[in-house]
This record gives sequence, C-alpha cells and structure tokens, in this order.
Amino acid sequence: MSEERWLSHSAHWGAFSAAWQGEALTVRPHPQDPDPNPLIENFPAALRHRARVRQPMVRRGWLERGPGPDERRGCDDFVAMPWPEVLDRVAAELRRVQQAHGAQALFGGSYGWSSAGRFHHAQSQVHRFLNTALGGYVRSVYSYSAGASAAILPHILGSLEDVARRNVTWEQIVEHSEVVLAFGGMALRNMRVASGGISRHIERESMRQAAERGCRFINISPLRPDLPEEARAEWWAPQPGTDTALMLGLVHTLVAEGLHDRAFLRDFCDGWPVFEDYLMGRADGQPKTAAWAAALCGLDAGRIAALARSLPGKRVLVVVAHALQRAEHGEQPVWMGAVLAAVLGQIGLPGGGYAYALGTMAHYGKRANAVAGAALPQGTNGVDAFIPVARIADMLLHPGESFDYDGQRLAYPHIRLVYWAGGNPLHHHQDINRLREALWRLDTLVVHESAWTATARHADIVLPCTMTLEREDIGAAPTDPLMVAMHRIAEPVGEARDDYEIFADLAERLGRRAAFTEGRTAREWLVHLYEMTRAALQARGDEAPDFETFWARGELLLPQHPDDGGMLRAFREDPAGHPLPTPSGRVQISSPVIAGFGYADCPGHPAWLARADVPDARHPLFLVANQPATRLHSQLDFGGHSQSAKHRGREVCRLHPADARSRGIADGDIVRLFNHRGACLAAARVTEEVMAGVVQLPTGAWYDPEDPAARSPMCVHGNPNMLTRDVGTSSLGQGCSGQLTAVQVERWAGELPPIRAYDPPVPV
Ligand SMILES: Nc1nc2c(c(=O)[nH]1)N[C@H]1C(S)=C(S)[C@@H](COP(=O)(O)OP(=O)(O)OC[C@H]3O[C@@H](n4cnc5c(=O)[nH]c(N)nc54)[C@H](O)[C@@H]3O)O[C@H]1N2
Ligand SMILES: Nc1nc2c(c(=O)[nH]1)N[C@H]1C(S)=C(S)[C@@H](COP(=O)(O)OP(=O)(O)OC[C@H]3O[C@@H](n4cnc5c(=O)[nH]c(N)nc54)[C@H](O)[C@@H]3O)O[C@H]1N2
Ligand SMILES: [Mo]
Repeated sequence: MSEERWLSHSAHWGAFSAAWQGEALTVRPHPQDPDPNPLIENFPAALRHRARVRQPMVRRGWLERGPGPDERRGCDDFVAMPWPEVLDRVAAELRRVQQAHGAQALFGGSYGWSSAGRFHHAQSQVHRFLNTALGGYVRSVYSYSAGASAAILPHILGSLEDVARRNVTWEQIVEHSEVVLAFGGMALRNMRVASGGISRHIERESMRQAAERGCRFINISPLRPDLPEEARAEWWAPQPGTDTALMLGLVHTLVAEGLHDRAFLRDFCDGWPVFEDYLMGRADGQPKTAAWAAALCGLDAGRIAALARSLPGKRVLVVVAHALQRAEHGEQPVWMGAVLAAVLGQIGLPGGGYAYALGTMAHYGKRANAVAGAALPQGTNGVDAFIPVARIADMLLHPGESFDYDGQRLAYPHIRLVYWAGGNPLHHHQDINRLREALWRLDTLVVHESAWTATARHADIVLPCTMTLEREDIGAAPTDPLMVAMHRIAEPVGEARDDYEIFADLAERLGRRAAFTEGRTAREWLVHLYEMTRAALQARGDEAPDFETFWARGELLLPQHPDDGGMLRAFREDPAGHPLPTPSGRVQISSPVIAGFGYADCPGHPAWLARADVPDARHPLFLVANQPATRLHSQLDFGGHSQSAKHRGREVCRLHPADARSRGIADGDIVRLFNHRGACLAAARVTEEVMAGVVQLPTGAWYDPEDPAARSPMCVHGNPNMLTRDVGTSSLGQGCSGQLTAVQVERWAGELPPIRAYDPPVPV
C-alpha cells in the first residue's frame, strides 16, 4: 500500500482513517468526531498479530474419525489443508447432513457483532449462504444484548426498535430534562459503540450541557463510573438485581401520598387497578413501601421516599440499561421502568418519560436516518424452527425437549452441524464449561474467523477470513448520518479470504453459486447496495452522487428524520389516532395476555420476584460481568489498547477495599474467582468506585484454559463466563442472564500460569 495515504474506514466504535507510515499502520478518528472512541487503537497491532488465522485448518480427530460427537473438541491437534480440499470437505459435510437429517439439522444462528461493513456483515453472509445453497437453517431470535426486553416490550409499549431507537434524544436531554434516573447508569464506554459505526460521539458533551443547565443525573449502579464525570451525578448503589423493588418503593410513595398522575394513568394506560392491588399489598398482604424496598435494596427508606417526592412536577426521564434485563427475571425492571414513567405522567414528553436503553449504545438518543443504508438481502429460510438466541447450549444438550417462550411451547431441534461466522459463542455465552459439553455433542462445527478465538479452537474446520481492514465495504448505521466508504487498508494476511468468497466457492460446490452471488463480485455488490440508497435519495430530491464519486470522497451525508419523539410522542399527542401497538393501544401497566401465559417467573404485572442466583455463605459476592472499556466484547483483545489495560497479562477485576482487606487482597494481586460452575484468574484493582459486596470483571478476555483437556479447567486469563449461569431470564423472554452471579474471590498464591490464548495452534 502506498505511503501516507489516508483512507477512510469504519468500525462499530467509530469512523476513522488509516495510513501506512513505513511498516507501521496509523489510525486517526474522523475529524468531525467530537469525542472519538479510543478503541480504534486496537487495530494497528492486531492486523498482523500472531493470533490471526493464516491458513485453513481441520481438527485431527474429525479428519481421522469423521464427523461425530467428540470430547477432544477444544484440545485436539489441527492439520493445515489447502483451500480447494477443505472447501470440498465442508461442502460434502453440509450436503451429508442436509440429505440425512434435513436443513433443520443445521444451526446457522451465528450470533455475533462481526464487523461494521454492511456487505461483508458475516451473519448476513452465512444466512444468505445457508438459505440459497441449502434451503435454510435453524435460526436464533433476538440478541444477547436485549433478549428479555425485546420479548416483553411489544406486550407493554411497542417494539424494542421503537422504544429504544426513536424516542428521547440527547438534544432533548440538553434542552428539557430536569431529572435523569439512570438505572444501570449510562456508561460512556458503552454509548460510544454502535453496530455499523457512528461518526460523531456527542454523549459526553450532551451530559455536560444538561448538567450545567441544572439537570440532576442519578447513577443507580454498583459502579460509580457508570455515569461520566461530566454528568455530575449522584451515586446510588442498591444491591444488584433489586431495581424493581426500588422502583416499586418509589411508586408506592407517590401513590400513597397522592402524587401520581391519575389523569395519565386513566387516559393513556390500561390495567392500573390490577397493578395497584399488588402495589398496595391488597393482593399479597405486602405493601411495596419505601421501607420494604429499602430493606431489599440496602438503601435508606427516607432517602427513597424523598427521591419520590422530589419528582412530580419535574421533567423526569427514566432510563433502564440493557444490563438490568441480562439477568434472572430481567423482564421486570424493563416493565417497571415504564410503569414508573407512567405514574409520573411523563411518557411522550420532550426529554421525559421512558428511554429504555438510552446510554448503552451510540444508536440510542439519536435521530433516525430518512433513507435506508446498505444491507445484504438474506434470502428465504425454508426452516421454521428457531431458538431464543441464548438457549444454544440447552438446544444442543436437550434435542427434542420442549420449552416455554413468550406464550408458546416450542421444541429444541436436533442439530448436527453448527456454522458460525462473525461471532464468538465461547466469549458471549454463559457457563463456558457447559457450552463446551454442548459443542462436544455435534457432528461438525465450522467456523470462519480472522483470529484464533476460543470458538475457532473448538471448531472442526477453521476457515481463515479477512478482517475489515483487508477489504472494501460500506459503513452505515441507521442512526448516524455519515455513510462511510470503507477502503481496503491492507492485503489479506496469509491465505485469508473474504467470507463472501468462501461462501461463493462453497455454493459452487453445491451447485448454487449463481443463486448466492447473483453474478456479482464483492465490488459489484457494493455498487448495487449503494444504488439502493442513491435511489432513495433521488426519490427525495436529495443530492445523490454516483458510486465512484462517493468512493473517492470517502463519505456521504444522509438526511435524517426530525427529532420528533417517535411513537411515544405521537401517542401522547393523539392517543386515538396513534395508539400504541399493544392490545389496548395504551401502556399496559398490567397485561391480561401475559397473565394468560400463567408463568410464575413473569406474572401479568411487573413484580418483585426473588432470585435464585444470589450470594450465600460460600459465594458471598455479586459478580458484575459487564461490557469491557478497552474493546468491543472479545474483538481484538490482542490489540494494543486492550492489552495496555491488562495487569501481569490478566484481565483486571475491581473490588471494594473492605472486601479486599477481609481476604488479604492488595491492589495488583492476582486473584482467583470461583463458584460451583468454574473458576478464573484475574488481577485485582482495589477501589471505592465499586460498592462493597460486588466484584466487577468485564467480559471479553479470551478464554484460556489451564488444561484444555480437563473437564472444567480454570481460565488463567479472566473470562467471567466461566462463572455465569446459563438460564433464561424467564419463560417469557428466555434471554441471556449473564450480567450477575454469585462468586467467592481469593488471593492466588500459586505460580502464575502463562497466557496462551493468543498463541495459534501449531499444525501437525
Ligand atoms: N457474562 C456476560 N456475557 C455476555 C454479556 C454480558 O453482559 N455478560 N454481554 C452479551 C452481549 S450484550 C453481547 S452483544 C455478546 C457479544 O458477543 P459476540 O458478538 O459474539 O462478541 P464479539 O467478540 O464481538 O465476536 C465477534 C467475532 O466476530 C469475528 N469477526 C469480526 N469480523 C468478522 C468477519 O468479517 N468475518 C468473520 N467470519 N468473523 C468476524 C471477531 O473476530 C470476533 O471473534 O456477549 C454477550 N455475553
Ligand atoms: N466499550 C464497549 N462498549 C460497548 C460494548 C463493548 O463490548 N465494549 N458492547 C455493546 C453492546 S453489544 C451492548 S448490548 C451494550 C451493553 O449495555 P449494558 O448492558 O447496559 O452494559 P453493561 O456494561 O453490561 O452494564 C452497564 C452497567 O449496569 C450495571 N449493573 C449491572 N447489574 C445491575 C443491577 O442489577 N442494577 C443496576 N442498577 N445496575 C446494574 C453495571 O454496573 C454495569 O456497568 O454496550 C455496548 N457498548
Ligand atoms: Mo450486546
């Protein structure tokens, strides 16, 4: 590549450009980004890192004994194989499984964030391939991000899209909000990331301006830094998992003192009396008073009541982070947050009401684009069977068994082959030891990866794919006006190929090349996808340069919708003309539909439900396993920025001085976190920024088993999913509940095992 030529590109963490200075790759953020995300600094060292996959590899046991269940998945040798031969074998195995068991034996959910480019979006590629070449696959629905909320929100307000993406904006907060109650905080590290890429990170400055105007931010979280300094927030730290109780205590105070907005509840809501019976204790003999809540939350009752009394008459915004619903009974705080906002009569007002998930991602709090960006069509799936995304291990371990989901009774299909591209289940799934056992049951696991992740190591066939810097694409997010021409910055490493090329050659072997490619090269697809956006621009009479002009300029500014408050504002202004898409057309304070499902773990109104997975004498601390500040999930954990934050090679966990002292742990010590599911090492940071009783370890440190052949090996690096519990949030959502669990922590006095997670297997 030529020297010092800055080429535009984009990542989930922002638009940037890159140039070569001699042998060194340099990146710099988009010049108009007011608060760039430092995650772009993971790229330079990652590009040619030893952890990259450089050639196709096949697991020795699969090669020697053929497809079938195998406990050596994850500890076996690998054999290098030339592309033509490995593609022949993958195609033959896909055909075998499809002919013997049908397409319903192929799991292609392939959850994961992959990269920002919209054509090379790996999940879309794999879905399109399985649909066009094999007739379909078992899919997964919803996300690890928001499994519980995506299921419950349509029952009570509307779709997750409408509630999270077109609602209260940062512009409205700057201008109107007087109180922001942030349950789960609004962590700067999180809200500067969005799938497809964001070019302008405005969140920090928006909070600064709002706080300066006098807006009161309240950070309700076990971690003080979950709101940035600019917000000048008060910090409330209830016991993790008790937010629903706290909200009930606030609402009880409002109702008991006649401070609730009766007119709003009457004119815009449905089902208040059923909930009120529960709230006041008429149903169960327990009024949900501030004192009742205080005992559960570990807070002061007077402080809860005073907070409640301070809210009426103010423009109040209730925010509930995704994190709160990534837990047992995660549906409840999502629902109760809407009820709190309704009781205050704030839903639909500028800068007020309910902004679920605002502050968890850069998509939220923004205006929506008025034209659609590029997206690869995925074709038609001929298989009906699906799972809620986080039920993957259950599916593999219990084929044929039935389970509850959102009012339906479904059965787990019997999967023989799993195809993954663009995700890392051995990062994202809970209880890694259990997931490993589930993967052992398969006939075949095929993985496309750019790096030797734990998922690649557990595969039977690993196909090396390019990373984003090694190919051209279009970067576009539905909530950011900048469409970015993502130029190729580097040649592919080793024998790596684009997912698209790999699938095209596999489709060829299955006699379906034309159906998959429609005769287009990757560049021709970019032009084709771009033309769709261009046609939409032309239809509006907007500037619509041709592809070559866009490509040379490096970017195109798209028009956006006005900041109109979306569905909730329209409903408030005209409830008859713009009813909510709920059974009553109103906010469902209680739901006869959900009540009709008869779920003990998700009743017909929001409720405080005691949790099973809480600290006890043997595991007395809460583990908060949240998002990492220095990378996106597990991606580029081997990059410079992520590595710079490790200590003695380990991921850093944070705990309170009191908890450290009682365990003889000093700042910088290596510790072992454990419970009855598993164990991992980490480095301890002792800090008052974490509430007592909580240890926080972010996700994303690559799983690094001390002995990969052991049944439940310790991770020597710091992956919290060794410890988390693999259960659905409830029968309704069946979402991921990986955010919280119970653990013990002790000082590690043993020898420090080496980190081997980034060492590629040596082919035999
Ligand atoms: N305990 C606990 N667990 C959690 C969470 C939690 O809060 N606590 N959070 C959950 C959440 S919200 C999420 S979204 C998930 C995230 O889980 P994932 O989305 O699976 O995590 P990533 O690390 O982003 O995985 C993306 C993978 O795609 C690969 N990749 C990138 N580009 C390409 C490409 O072009 N082609 C191919 N083939 N591969 C590519 C990367 O190398 C990487 O391995 O984790 C979940 N797990
Ligand atoms: N840098 C970076 N940014 C990211 C990501 C990343 O991997 N890295 N991932 C992106 C993705 S895919 C998603 S889905 C979002 C995730 O957005 P979230 O799920 O909201 O993010 P988390 O960091 O997991 O959790 C936010 C905070 O919730 C608090 N919390 C945990 N449990 C409780 C509780 O019971 N009560 C209260 N009140 N607070 C609690 C924790 O202190 C935690 O820091 O972030 C996105 N942004
Ligand atoms: Mo997520």
